[in-house]
Amino acid sequence: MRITSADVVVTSPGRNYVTLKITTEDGVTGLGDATLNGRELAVASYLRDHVCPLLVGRDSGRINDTWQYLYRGAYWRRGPVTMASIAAVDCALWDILGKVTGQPVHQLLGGAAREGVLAYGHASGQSIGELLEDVAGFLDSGYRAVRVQASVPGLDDTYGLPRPGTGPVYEPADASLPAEHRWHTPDYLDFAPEMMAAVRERFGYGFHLLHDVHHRLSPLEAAQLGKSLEPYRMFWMEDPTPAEDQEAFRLLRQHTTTPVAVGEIFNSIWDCQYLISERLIDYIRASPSHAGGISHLRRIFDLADLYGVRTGAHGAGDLSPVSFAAALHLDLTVPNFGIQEYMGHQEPASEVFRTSYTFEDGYLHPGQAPGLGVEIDEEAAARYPYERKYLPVNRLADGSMHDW
Ligand code: GCO
Ligand code: MG
Repeated sequence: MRITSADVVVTSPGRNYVTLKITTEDGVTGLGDATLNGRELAVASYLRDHVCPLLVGRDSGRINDTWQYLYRGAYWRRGPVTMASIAAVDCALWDILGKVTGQPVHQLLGGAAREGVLAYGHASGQSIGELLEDVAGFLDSGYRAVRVQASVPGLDDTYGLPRPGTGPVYEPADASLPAEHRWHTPDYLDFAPEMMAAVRERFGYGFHLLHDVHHRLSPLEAAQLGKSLEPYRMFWMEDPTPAEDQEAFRLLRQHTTTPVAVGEIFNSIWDCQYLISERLIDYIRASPSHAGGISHLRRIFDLADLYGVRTGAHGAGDLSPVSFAAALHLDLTVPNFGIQEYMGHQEPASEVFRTSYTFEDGYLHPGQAPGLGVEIDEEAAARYPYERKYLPVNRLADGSMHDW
């Protein structure tokens, strides 16, 4: 079926989302998520100005050719803006194929390889006491895996926590200019094992425990953290050190058996190749919206499978329900599935995006609706116009910029 139009919807129901909607000559529509937190309008423009005109007239069923056309044909390859745009097109075309054939996308990918998708929730607190209450809530609501983050004593603000007074809003991207946080690694390295000890002491070892370091440590500091967390049998420590210098992960690996998860900011299979093929990580966190869509992420997951690396797709609230659904369809089918991040979406996102995925007993399921199973209400979207929003940045005590 020929594509007759491709439109970009930018909306901010709680956070900014960029959604591509492709329509075919028969009036079938497909959705793709092109959100790049804090840089949303760059992708919207890339799509509107440079990609949408290329889509009109193309056969919506030629998903592979369209991917290659946009990737090889651009001359400028890779990068978050390009790959988020290609991802949105790819997901929208899978959505259309599902609707045209009456099949959920996971069926088109070969069908389910498991009954459900193991999810981890995000527990947090301004103190260890508050964190423990939050963990209790997650375990009571059926979660079998929980990521824990708590305010580090000595630092005025710790990422990954709801700010006091903002309610249950995780990592709010709420400032028209980025807030500046202070970071001090020694305080964090002292505190992290204490936090894990408190969690294991109260709740035991019958659930998976995860933690996100958010690229804050040097490779040697990351190794120290990994060693100090070994007694608490972590499911993973995420992004312990920035992944530009991938060889540095070898040092980390030589010192600790705490599993490592990396890849939420990766855009392509090439970003993942070294860490995977050298077995320097245990989980690959790439997502369908930032790493080239369902088609490309499937290749990344297959590469990972060759080396015993399992999947752990990024599922933060700044990825829209469209890409979250895309991840669930893929998660259900791949042999090396590990876990899926599940942060949920802030209200009023559910007014804008109607979803068919479900959560029960710690497992997610994408549902059986044809395609991805997500629809957008454009009138509702128009009620929540784009607002410039940034995540905070970090500085050390002397004012130096530090990694996110
Ligand atoms: C996660 C991520 C998020 C990111 C966010 C940035 O593990 O969920 O680290 O918390 O900070 O997706 O846009
Ligand atoms: Mg993360």
